[in-house]
Amino acid sequence: MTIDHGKIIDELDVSRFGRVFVAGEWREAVDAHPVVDPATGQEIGHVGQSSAQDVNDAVAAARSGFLKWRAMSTNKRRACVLKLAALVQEHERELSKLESLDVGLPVTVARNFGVKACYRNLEYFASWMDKIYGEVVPLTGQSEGHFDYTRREPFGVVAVITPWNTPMLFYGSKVGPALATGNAVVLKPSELASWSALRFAELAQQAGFPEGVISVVTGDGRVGQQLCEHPGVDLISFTGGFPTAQKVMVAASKNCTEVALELGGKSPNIIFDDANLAKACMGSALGCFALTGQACAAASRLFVQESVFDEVLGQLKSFASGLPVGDPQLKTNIIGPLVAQRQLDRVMGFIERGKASGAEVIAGGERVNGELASGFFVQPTIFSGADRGSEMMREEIFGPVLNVQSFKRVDEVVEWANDSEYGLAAGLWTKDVNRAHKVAHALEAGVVWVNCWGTVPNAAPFGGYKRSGIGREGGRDALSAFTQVKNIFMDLG
Ligand code: TXE
Repeated sequence: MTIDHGKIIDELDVSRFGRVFVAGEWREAVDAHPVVDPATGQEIGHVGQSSAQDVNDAVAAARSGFLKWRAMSTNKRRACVLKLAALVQEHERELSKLESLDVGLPVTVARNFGVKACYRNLEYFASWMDKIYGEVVPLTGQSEGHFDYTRREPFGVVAVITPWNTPMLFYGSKVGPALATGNAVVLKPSELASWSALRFAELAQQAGFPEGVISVVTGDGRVGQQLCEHPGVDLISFTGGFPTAQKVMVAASKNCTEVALELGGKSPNIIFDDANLAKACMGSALGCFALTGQACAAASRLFVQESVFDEVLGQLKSFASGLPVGDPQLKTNIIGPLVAQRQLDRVMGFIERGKASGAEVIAGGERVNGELASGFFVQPTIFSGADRGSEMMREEIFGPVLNVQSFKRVDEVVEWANDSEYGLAAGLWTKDVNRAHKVAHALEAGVVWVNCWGTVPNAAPFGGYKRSGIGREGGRDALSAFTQVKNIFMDLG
């Protein structure tokens, strides 16, 4: 049956999302981009392009919102953040459907990786709000009568620029700590994924934040660029691709604005011959194919020890071929469409060039046809034997494409795993605890998973080495990322 989202579109009332939320009020945007349902290829609504004036007004409102927010008691501020978390939870089903419709994430994935992660992060960071404090600095060698202490203070106005792969997650993991540490936020969602940001803003308004503490300016990269160059922005928290991050850094250099970057990866995953192979195969396949491969920490390079290579390849093949691909609004589907035509073209380009290079297709390798032909669906694809220097092994594909290679020795696989410009995540599967620690320490990645893939507890730091970013999100590290340290030295004499 071909996919028909007409009823869901009416139910979610998406026609109101051509607006932006600035200075506590809803404005019609000056221009609009069409929103295309990735599952059907049909235009289903619009997202607004904010004007330069909208951005200036949002930043100015955030400045005055920040002063009001800072003046409130911690208890009152925490109540607002917790109220927002409760409202997101209350609207969990609706938000999951909305996200699924807009970006094509299977609804269960949108719920678990997006909406739940959002309110749980908001709750987690709310619980830190009365536990952020500085230190008394020991004054070794200083004469009596002096006192030195530090304070952790908010930056002020934070521009939060987000991508399209798991938008709701970022409203918890970025907006959450920004607010909890006392900042005001101007949120710029991806032009491919703005509807949930606007719904989030509606809920924030209901939660009772002072005017200007949260604004949402939608639109394409020009809006992000203006925010990054804006003298009124004190911190840029960006998640996206490396080429855009370079532009963000150049723009931020205009005012020496602090940047925190969470970028992509080409994450290595290693299966040793003593691993629980059934668990390793399932975890490795889902580590790559979850979110239809559109995950910064996708396990896209798999290295398998030679003696179990054929068995692993066989298990991966049958697992990948059996993954349910289809309508993302159905709870039973695990693989949805890619977010947009441009992403489909990009991923199919990698697949076609991979085939032409002589790499062997083990599973998939085609766009999904038949009833799903008008959507942006790609079969979960496995390649074996790609050249380690080829683009498939080096570039972030951001689609359901897994590359498998065999290895013999620990030292060679560690070298190959680290042979990447990226360093976001890595994983290994073994029953040998000594080897697990040794290899985990040797891998150049901000996150290493052992006998699992993808779990990021709220309290754990998350971020990358090398081209995968600057700074850490999550846990206590996020509190540092969203605050600056002030030192106060006093002469008590
Ligand atoms: O991301 P962009 P795109 C990678 C992934 C993907 C590729 C391209 O490989 O295939 O990037 O995706 C805003 N100044 N990741 O083009 O451009 C933009 O509007 C300031 C990995 O969609 O990085 C959006 O809000 N902002 C990644 C945000 O930047 C600008 C997730 C991200 O978009 C801007 C997404 C500018 N000059 C893509 N230009 C991950 N880390 O998970 C655009 N933007």
